[in-house]
Amino acid sequence: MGIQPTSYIWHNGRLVPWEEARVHVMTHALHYGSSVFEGIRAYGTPRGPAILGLRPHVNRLFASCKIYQMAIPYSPEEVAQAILNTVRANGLRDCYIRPLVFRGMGTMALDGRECPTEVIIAALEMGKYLGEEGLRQGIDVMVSSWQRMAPNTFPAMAKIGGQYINSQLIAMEAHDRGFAEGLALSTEGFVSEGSGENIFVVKDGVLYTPPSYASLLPGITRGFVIQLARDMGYPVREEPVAREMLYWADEIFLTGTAAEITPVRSVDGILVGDGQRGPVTTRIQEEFFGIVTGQKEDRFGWLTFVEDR
Ligand code: PPE
Repeated sequence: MGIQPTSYIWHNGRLVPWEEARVHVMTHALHYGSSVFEGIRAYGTPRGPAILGLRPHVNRLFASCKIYQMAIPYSPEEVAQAILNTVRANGLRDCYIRPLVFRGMGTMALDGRECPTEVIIAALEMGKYLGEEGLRQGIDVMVSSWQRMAPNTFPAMAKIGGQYINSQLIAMEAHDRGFAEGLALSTEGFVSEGSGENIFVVKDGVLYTPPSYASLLPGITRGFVIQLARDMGYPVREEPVAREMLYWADEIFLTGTAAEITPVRSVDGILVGDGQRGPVTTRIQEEFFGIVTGQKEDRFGWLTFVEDR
C-alpha cells in the first residue's frame, strides 16, 4: 500500500505542509525504535467525518508513553484536538490517522530520555486493510513460526515502534507463504494475536478472545467488539485460547483499526467452519459498520464528529 501524500501534517504543535514534515537521520527513534504510535480511523457519516474511539486511542497513546517513560509535551485534550484539526485541514472523510511520538535527535545513549520528544499526526486516505473481498469472504491465515514477546521482555500492552519488528517478521513470513496474515502464539503456546489485529474465535454461539496477559495489544476495536457482542446477547469469554481452538472453531475473525472486523476462512490450510463468513461475524460486522458510518445510532458513544469541535 503506497502512501499517497495529503496536504498537512501536524508536527510539534503546528500544521505544516506534507513535504516539510522531516526529521534528521540522527533521530533516536530511527536508530532504536524509540517511538510510540496510534492508528485511528475516521469514517464518513451523514454528519461529516467522525473519529472512532478518539478518547480511548488518545488514552492508550499516553499510557504507552508512560510505560516507556517518554513525556508528551501536550495534554491529552490538545492531542485530541490536534487529531481533529489534522483531519479537517486535509479535507478528509474516510481516513487513517497516525499519531507518532518519538525521541528526536539529542544523544546516542540508549537511555534516550534527554532527547527532545517530537510528535507528529498524519492523516491518510486508507481503504480496506485486508481487502474489500477479505471483509466479505474472509482471509487465509497461518500460525506463525514467530511467537509474541515473552512476559517481562517487551511491554506488549504498549504500542511501541520497536516492538513492531515482531509484527513485521510475522507478516513477512505469512506473505511469503501465500497467506494474508500470520497469527502468533504466546511463548506459553496459546493464541495471542495477528501481526496487527486481535482475534476472536466463535464456537457454539460463544465468543472467545485471548486475555490481555497473552502478550497482546489490548485493541480498541477488540474492546468495541466485546461491548457490542455482549449487548447483542453473545457471551464473550476472555480466556487463554488453545491453538487447536483455531481448527475447531465455527467462526474466527480479526479486529483492528486498520483491519476493522475481518473474517478468517482458513488457518494453516484448514477451513474455519465451512470456509465462509459465519452468521455471528456477519451480524457483528453489520452492527459495527452501521454505527461507525452513522447509519445506526451511536449508542455507545464511540464517535467524535469533526465538525462539532
Ligand atoms: N494488535 C496489534 C499488534 C496491533 O498492531 C493492532 C493495531 C491491534 C492488535 C488492534 O488494535 P486496535 O487498532 O486498537 O483495535 N494495529 C494497527 C497498526 C497496523 C499497521 O499496519 O500499522 C492498526 O490497526 O491501526
